This record gives sequence, C-alpha cells and structure tokens, in this order.
Amino acid sequence: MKLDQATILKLAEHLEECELNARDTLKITDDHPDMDWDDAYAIQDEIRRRKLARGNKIVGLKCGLTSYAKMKQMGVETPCFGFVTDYGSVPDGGEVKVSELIHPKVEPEICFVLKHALKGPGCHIGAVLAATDFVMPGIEVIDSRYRDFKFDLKSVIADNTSAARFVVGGQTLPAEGVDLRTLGVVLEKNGEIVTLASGAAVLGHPAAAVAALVNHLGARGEEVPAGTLILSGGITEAVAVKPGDHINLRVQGMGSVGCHFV
Ligand code: 0L1
Ligand code: MG
Repeated sequence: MKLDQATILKLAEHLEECELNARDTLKITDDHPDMDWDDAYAIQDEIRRRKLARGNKIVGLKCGLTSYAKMKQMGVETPCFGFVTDYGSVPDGGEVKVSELIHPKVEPEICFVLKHALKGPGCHIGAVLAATDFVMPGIEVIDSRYRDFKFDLKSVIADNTSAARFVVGGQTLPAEGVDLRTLGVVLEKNGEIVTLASGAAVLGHPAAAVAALVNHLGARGEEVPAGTLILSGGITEAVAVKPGDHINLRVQGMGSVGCHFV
C-alpha cells in the first residue's frame, strides 16, 4: 500500500460525502498518483465501514465494467467490484429521485442470488451455477462521483464502483433453466429501445463475472455467503437518464423490471 491510514480515511470521507450530498469531485488519483489497488479497495472498505456504523445495511455485491461495451465506454480493461446498500434498493416500478444523484446512468444486468456460499480462489462458472438459487433481471443506476464520469480504475474502485441505486424484479429463474450466454436483454427508455445485447457480452458468461468477484474476495480471505445478491455487471453501455424518464428492462423469459426517474 502506498497511502497511509489517515489519507485513506480522509479520501473515504470525501468520496462518501460527495455521494450523500450529490456533489461531484475530481478523480482522487490526480492528488494521489501513486495509490495502488490495495489503497483503492481500502478506501472502498472504509466507505462500507462508515455506512455500517451509521446503521445502513449492505444488501448485495456488484461486479462493474464486466462487459466489453462498458470497458470500451469507460476506456478501461479490467472489471472491478463493489457493494450495494439498503437505501440504494428501489422497488420494481418505483421512483428514483434524480435530485439525490449527480448524473445517473442505467445499466441492464443479470442478478444472481446464491443458495450456497462461494469462496475463491479457483471459483469458476460451474461452481457459480451450482451455488446459485436463482437469477433475475436488474437495473443498476450508477452515479460516478467524478466530474463528467472522468476517472481511472483506481479512482472508480475507491468510489465503490459508482454504485448508487438498483432495481431487481421481473421473474426469477433457476440458473440451470436458462442459457445465460444467449439470453437477450432489451433496455427501453420512454418506450423506445435504446440498447440491446445478450448475456455473453459479460465476460462471455455472466457467471464468469460472479466467479471473478468470488476470486477477488477469496484473495482477501473473504467468503460470499449463501443468500447474497450479486449484480453481475452492465451487459451494454450505460444510458444517461433525467427526470421524467421511464426505464424498462426486458429479459428473455424473465419478464421485465422498471423504474421512473423523478
Ligand atoms: O457497474 C458498473 O459497471 C460501473 C463501474 C464504474 C464505472 C462507471 O461509473 O461507469
Ligand atoms: Mg453495473
């Protein structure tokens, strides 16, 4: 690690205050160009600790930048991992208040709920599918705290991978009942199709993103417990939204899930 503990605490406080007050900032690597990956995750861990200390709950994990479309859109080549919160959970068909966010975008995702714990290293698609209770459609609302979404991967990791809000819904399916690679997803904004793709856009198979998350946490000695909700990452590029927009995600054989931006 390159940063001392005081700097990690200060950066976590700064990024979390930006999140909670919907205020943007410059990427933190501008002032800390030497920070390393461990520093980045240590800042994210401190943000998580602050939320837990405040009484918030961590209700799921997320994989970010797992599709080639997203990597290309953001100019990075490696996935990243974060968490989602109780206050970030929006009911299917519910409202997302844009005034609480900076510059939200939406991503269509396949979400996994585990029936068995998973621990890396060595986790693979087969282990993920065997441990999955069901999969379901989800919309992630991302909201980078960095001005104009201008960042590098370490800054994004520290900023809890732009996590803001999420909606899960539609129909759940057992993972063995569906080929997640050929699964078609269609994202609509105000009734018009804005982007579409199939599950294989996520690292060849959405379960590969979950395996990567499990291996990442395994390297830190952490297990992913049974019952965990995991967002496997945006299947397409992210789509900007504004007040008045209605977003609907249709996933082949799994119905649809949606939300309104107000
Ligand atoms: O969930 C995601 O793929 C977001 C990762 C962070 C990068 C971004 O804000 O687009
Ligand atoms: Mg995402």
